[in-house]
Amino acid sequence: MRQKNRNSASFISTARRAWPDGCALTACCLWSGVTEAQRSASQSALQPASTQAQGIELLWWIMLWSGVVIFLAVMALLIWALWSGRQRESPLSLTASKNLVLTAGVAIPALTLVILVGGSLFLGRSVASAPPPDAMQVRITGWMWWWEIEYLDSAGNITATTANEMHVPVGRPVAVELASGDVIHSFWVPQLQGKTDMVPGKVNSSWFVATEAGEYRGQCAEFCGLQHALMAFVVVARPEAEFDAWLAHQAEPAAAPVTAATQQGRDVFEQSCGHCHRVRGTDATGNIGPDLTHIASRRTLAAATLVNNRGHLAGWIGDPQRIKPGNAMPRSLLTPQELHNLLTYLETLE
Ligand code: HEC
Ligand SMILES: [Cu+2]
Repeated sequence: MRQKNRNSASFISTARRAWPDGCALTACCLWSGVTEAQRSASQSALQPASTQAQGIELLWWIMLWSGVVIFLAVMALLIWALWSGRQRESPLSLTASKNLVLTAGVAIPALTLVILVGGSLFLGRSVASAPPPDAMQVRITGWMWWWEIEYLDSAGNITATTANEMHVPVGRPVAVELASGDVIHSFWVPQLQGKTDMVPGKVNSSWFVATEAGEYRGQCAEFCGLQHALMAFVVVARPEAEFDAWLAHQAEPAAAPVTAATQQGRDVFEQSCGHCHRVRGTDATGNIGPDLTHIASRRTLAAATLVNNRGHLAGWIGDPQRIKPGNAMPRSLLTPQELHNLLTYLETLE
């Protein structure tokens, strides 16, 4: 027993001594965990870039300032009550106190609630209204833990499929159809629109009009398992002409390999990766993971977890379970030469 006590005491003192290091380590991990990819685009509802998000921001400020005013008023009354409680005579007559309770305790709170609830219901209706008929259609499916993004033409046919990066034209309404392939996820791009759940077996919808060109970070907003926190994406808003050129390019099949190395890279891809990933124009037609037809044109890898460059791509292919433990991509056993050719091939898929 004594031995045990001594052990636990020494454990506590070690823990105490290690505490500053532990803190520094945690802070360091948190900091490096916030990778460049995660920092590059902003994710604040207070920097709105769409008509819908502007409404949400306005309501946010109205609620904040109402809260501040009410808090200060209540504190002032409290101080006054404490102070006047010390006086011998009550500073208010009985009718005056009754009136105070009725106005400040019943009428004003009721009115404030009606205004705030009314305001949020009104805003909720306007941001969740049906999209205008000329809106561009995009279908997004949530998977553990990435986003499949399909662009639809006016007839509802898929024109291009991509993942984890959504492009939209500035000034044109975009209607998003939201579905899930497995568990409940939630689509949230704070600078463009509020949250909408993605529920298996159901199709929800949302829409917005981006008012400014820029890059906006989105994040899954419904806990969906181990890597929920690393289920992010980027929305790129740009002028309509640039967007149209981007979409036309994404709709094309992959560039055919021209050198011996890229040809071998494509063979490796078809053999080792093709049953899960699709690269349009090749024998790789899998649909378990993201479409990689234009992977080299994307800013990030693995749902905005890593910046897309050769080193990160090699690290991801070499050990995806280390970067996102539990995700559905296994580690591939490739020779250094195979990996080299594969990377060279993937880099041509612009
Ligand atoms: C068993 C299926 C499977 C196999 C095999 C597989 N992957 Fe994946 N891959 C996935 C899944 C699922 C994801 C999404 C992971 C996530 O972000 O949660 C993914 C993600 C990726 C991404 C990131 C895509 C993006 O848009 O962010 C790349 C690149 C990739 N895989 C390349 C490869 C290559 C190259 C191979 C072959 C060496 C391969 N994968 C083999 C399932 C697979
Ligand atoms: Cu999710």
